Amino acid sequence: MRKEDAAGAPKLPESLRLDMDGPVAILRLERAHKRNALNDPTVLGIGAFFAQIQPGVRAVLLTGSGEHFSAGLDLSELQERDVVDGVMHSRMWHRALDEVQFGSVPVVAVLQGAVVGGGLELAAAAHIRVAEPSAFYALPEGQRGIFVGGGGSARIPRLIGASRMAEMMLTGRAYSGEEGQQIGLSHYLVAPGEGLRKGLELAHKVASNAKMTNFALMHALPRIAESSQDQGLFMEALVAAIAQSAPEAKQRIAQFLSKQAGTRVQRPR
Ligand code: 1HE
Repeated sequence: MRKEDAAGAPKLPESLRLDMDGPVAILRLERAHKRNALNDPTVLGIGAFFAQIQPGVRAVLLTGSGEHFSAGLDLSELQERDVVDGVMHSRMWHRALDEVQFGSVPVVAVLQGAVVGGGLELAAAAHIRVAEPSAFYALPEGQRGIFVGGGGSARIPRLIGASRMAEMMLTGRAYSGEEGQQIGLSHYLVAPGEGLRKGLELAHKVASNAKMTNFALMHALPRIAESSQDQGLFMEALVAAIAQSAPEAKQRIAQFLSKQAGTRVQRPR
């Protein structure tokens, strides 16, 4: 489905393409000629899309066209800004990427080629990252004389630690796809050309979860993980009780107890 077919969906800029695969919305950065550099209309479009997820969409797959996921902030748009305008521009990114991370459905990002600067900030807002071996990660802001402004200093240390992020920015280090997998930038490293297939498989799995489970994992877990143990455990008990009392949970547990096929935990292959 092209973006104009998606009834009720926000109008997307030319740099974003929307396709549907059942309950999975596939949102693609469509600026390969500029290595999917993120200009203001693209960032605003991402924010609007995630703020208005359409009924029936249960997961989003986020990907980039061409050989690179994203080269980050569109540097040609980096104008002279006074301090207040600079803060507001960064806050615009924050709002958009918060919609990705704290929206209504889980997001699977498929990564290839450059995942750099704001591109890595965007990838870090997704819930699951699938990388191809061509992926490489860098924060060239350090070398450009600027700082991350798209939420990277809050999200990336939570993936790889503040020390690794500081070292990346101080030295301009790039991590390969293989290294990114080892340090926790990606959850899956797949064979070349397999990213979309794996990403879609995962997105469909996530889309079939109980709505409450996805909600709890997106909205309760990050808060619990940042809380003191005492407050976190109290929140956990509340969320667990709410989740268990939902009819969908009762039905899923009954399916296991009645030995319905496909309900047993699978050993890793
Ligand atoms: C761009 C951008 C961009 C490419 N803004 N136009 N990000 C960076 O510092 C990364 C800058 N980009 C690169 O280092 C390279 O482009 C890549 C390693 C990603 C890809 O290299 P390559 O050889 O495949 O492509 P290219 O020839 O460098 O670029 C192709 C075109 O894309 C070219 O434009 P053309 O009109 O000359 O064809 C490039 O200028 C254009 N292009 N990347 C604008 N980023 C919220 S704060 C976040 C802060 C940041 O993200 S800072 C990090 C920015």
